[in-house]
Amino acid sequence: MKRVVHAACPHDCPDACGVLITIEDGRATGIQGDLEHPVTRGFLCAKVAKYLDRVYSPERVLYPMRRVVAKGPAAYPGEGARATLERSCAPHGRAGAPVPTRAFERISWGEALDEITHRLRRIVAEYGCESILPYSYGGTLGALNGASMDRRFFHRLGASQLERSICSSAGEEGLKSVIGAKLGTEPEQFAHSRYIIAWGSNIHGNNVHLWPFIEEARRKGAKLVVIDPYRTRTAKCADWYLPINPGTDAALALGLMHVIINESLFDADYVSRYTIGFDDLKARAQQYPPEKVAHWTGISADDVRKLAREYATARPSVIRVNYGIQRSERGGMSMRAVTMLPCLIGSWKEVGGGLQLSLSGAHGLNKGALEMPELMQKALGRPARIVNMVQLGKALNSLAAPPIQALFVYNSNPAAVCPNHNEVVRGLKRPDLFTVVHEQFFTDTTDYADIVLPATTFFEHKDLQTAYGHYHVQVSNQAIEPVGECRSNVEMFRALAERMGFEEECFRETVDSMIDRALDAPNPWLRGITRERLEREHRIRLNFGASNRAGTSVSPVQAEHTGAPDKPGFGLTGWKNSAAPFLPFAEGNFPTPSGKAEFYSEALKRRGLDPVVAFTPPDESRHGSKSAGFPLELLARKADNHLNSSFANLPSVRKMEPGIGNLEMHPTDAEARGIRDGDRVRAFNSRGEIVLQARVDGAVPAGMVAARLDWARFSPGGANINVLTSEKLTDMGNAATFYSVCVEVELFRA
Ligand SMILES: Nc1nc2c(c(=O)[nH]1)N[C@H]1C(S)=C(S)[C@@H](COP(=O)(O)OP(=O)(O)OC[C@H]3O[C@@H](n4cnc5c(=O)[nH]c(N)nc54)[C@H](O)[C@@H]3O)O[C@H]1N2
Ligand SMILES: Nc1nc2c(c(=O)[nH]1)N[C@H]1C(S)=C(S)[C@@H](COP(=O)(O)OP(=O)(O)OC[C@H]3O[C@@H](n4cnc5c(=O)[nH]c(N)nc54)[C@H](O)[C@@H]3O)O[C@H]1N2
Ligand code: SF4
Ligand SMILES: [Mo]
Repeated sequence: MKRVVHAACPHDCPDACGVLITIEDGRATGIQGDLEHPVTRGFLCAKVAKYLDRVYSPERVLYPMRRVVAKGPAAYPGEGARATLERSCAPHGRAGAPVPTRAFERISWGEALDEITHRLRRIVAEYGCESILPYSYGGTLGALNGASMDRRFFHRLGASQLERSICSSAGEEGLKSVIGAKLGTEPEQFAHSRYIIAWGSNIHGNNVHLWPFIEEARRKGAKLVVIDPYRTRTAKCADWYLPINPGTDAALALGLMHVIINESLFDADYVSRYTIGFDDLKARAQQYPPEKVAHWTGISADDVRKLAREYATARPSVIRVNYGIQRSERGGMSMRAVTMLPCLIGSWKEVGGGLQLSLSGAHGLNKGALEMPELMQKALGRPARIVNMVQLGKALNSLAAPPIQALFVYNSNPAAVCPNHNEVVRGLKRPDLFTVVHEQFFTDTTDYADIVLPATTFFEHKDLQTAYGHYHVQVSNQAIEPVGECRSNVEMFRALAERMGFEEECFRETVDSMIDRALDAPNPWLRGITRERLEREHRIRLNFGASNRAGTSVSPVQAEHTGAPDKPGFGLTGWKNSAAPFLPFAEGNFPTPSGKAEFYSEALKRRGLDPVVAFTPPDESRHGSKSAGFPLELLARKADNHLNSSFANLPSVRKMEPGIGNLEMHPTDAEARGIRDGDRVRAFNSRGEIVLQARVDGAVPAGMVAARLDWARFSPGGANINVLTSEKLTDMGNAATFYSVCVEVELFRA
């Protein structure tokens, strides 16, 4: 019998797609995007369209496994990348479980839980509970499997807390320092913009469901501008592409504000009603004339002026800024500067105006009910210490009092995604470190696991799904039974809690009850959204109610442009029935300490940061102090068709990413080093080296090179691009600085 189950894609992607899974005789046989979902609109990205290959991959971890040889990929002696992978799938003695050669033996869940609880207890007795470190990030963003039972378990245990800052915390802090919350322009409104800036945002690769709205706007005459050091897919489609030197976005934003203020192109009424610190900003902007900005950014003074004038006058104009600009040493300040722009020109008032970084602030689930931080009190009588995930290498190798003796990894692949890879691996190799990895696949990280536990995919469990790129909530239903002996994060931590003898009721809470309680939050926009309704209706837009309309106005230009009358929510595509566009800041209402958009922030000043905003070049950059001997800026980028390290192991997906394994170079830099297209080259700095294949292809300007994130296992020598990135943290948010890296490159002579 054929049936269709509604699920939601939980991967770490702003789009959080509605997914329809076809089931025949208990097996998934089809997957497609939900046509009814206002943002998914019936299509999926190329990688998730091939999800059946992932769910039914012969490389899935199907059973609990115990290591029987020394840690490390040495368990695959003398094997190259693909061979290793293929060998890793060879059937192992019992029940045909795919096991990487002889590194592991299959054990039962009972044995696995016994061994883990036994080892954890011993470690707690000898070193204290904070010597245990959970390590998780974006494997699934499902509300329950992302952060609920796992948090309860580690809080109750008194384990160290992980500061989850590998991705977005610098940008979030920068954004919030101006507008107070992670709110912004919903994707549906981009169809009504006339001027769209993709700023450090590879929309076509990383946020593809925004693209149709942009195309709709362009059909009506909108202009798309891309500001990115790398000529991305998105840049190739732009009306105007502005390559920018990495880490110089604050300078550009200040230069734009210089022109906008001095030419009186700002919205004086909006500024006076809804912002504070304008005079300070005005004074500061004087220090950034376009000529000076050109020197830092590589964007000509004329282009800075042109961009400022067009952005401020082509209404409505919107900025899609993504996380690209904040993976830089001063990423917080960069984001702060860019966030000031819509506040200055008052574009928050218009449908299709404003800015989008993350919209997750509107979803506000009841996190406390899911995570129960109070359990820490029980274990320790105080909050446990905090360890930053970006500095895993440092934590494993040099943290003391107590040292990390147990690492529990789930929802993450740190041996691929973490900066300063060599240090991470040195730590993971420690024979005295007890490492458990709960995974769907045998990854770079399972190469160092003592115990590997099999994890379900979203096809195999139920969850609640919010989003950071739109305002719709979904329940993701379970479509098939778990494959092999896989367990979801919720069920695995539940079982572990029971084995540890934790008696609290919360460890027995059902999935449905957790969803109910997550939705029962003091967030007015969740009002009326219940599990039952989500199960029936599949997707529900947040209940903005009357606040939808607060101050909404469709400008006369737009009315003409869209055919919409001067009334919100009427005739505008993207909003069905009575829902109207959500304009969070049309009338101010900024949830900042002052209640206004803050061009001047007392809170930043108190923390010793610049209360206005300034540009300082990253130390590790062409203008910085720490680039001596390493003259090229490296962008260690994401792959367009993978998701960080996820999907890189699936042959059908990998085929779509021919650029993987390349080092992209500008002809000038290549020639200066005697390098030709196709040559093998060695990229190196003080932290490490990697051998890649040179591509002299015009994707990067002179002075820059670029490569894509991949599994270490697939690279010759087992190095991954993160051998070159550093553990240095950003100015705000303690985040990673993947895009502030200097290297040198030479021909590789084997
Ligand atoms: N296909 C695909 N989709 C993904 C992901 C993936 O790996 N693959 N990852 C997911 C995740 S975890 C996230 S966080 C989002 C991220 O989505 P994005 O924020 O779009 O991610 P990035 O690719 O890191 O950065 C965006 C762009 O910023 C550029 N950039 C780098 N440095 C600078 C700079 O200093 N200034 C400017 N202006 N631009 C700069 C990069 O070249 C890149 O093209 O995407 C998600 N979606
Ligand atoms: N050089 C470089 N490094 C980067 C980046 C970059 O742009 N360049 N991007 C950074 C960014 S933005 C991010 S967000 C991080 C992402 O880092 P991670 O969050 O580690 O992301 P993934 O690489 O997708 O690995 C997630 C793992 O979780 C597993 N998984 C998926 N679902 C489940 C589940 O339900 N349960 C369990 N137990 N496991 C599951 C997947 O199989 C996968 O191996 O990487 C960062 N690293
Ligand atoms: S990865 Fe992103 S674009 Fe692809 S299906 Fe999932 S949510 Fe949609
Ligand atoms: Mo991310």
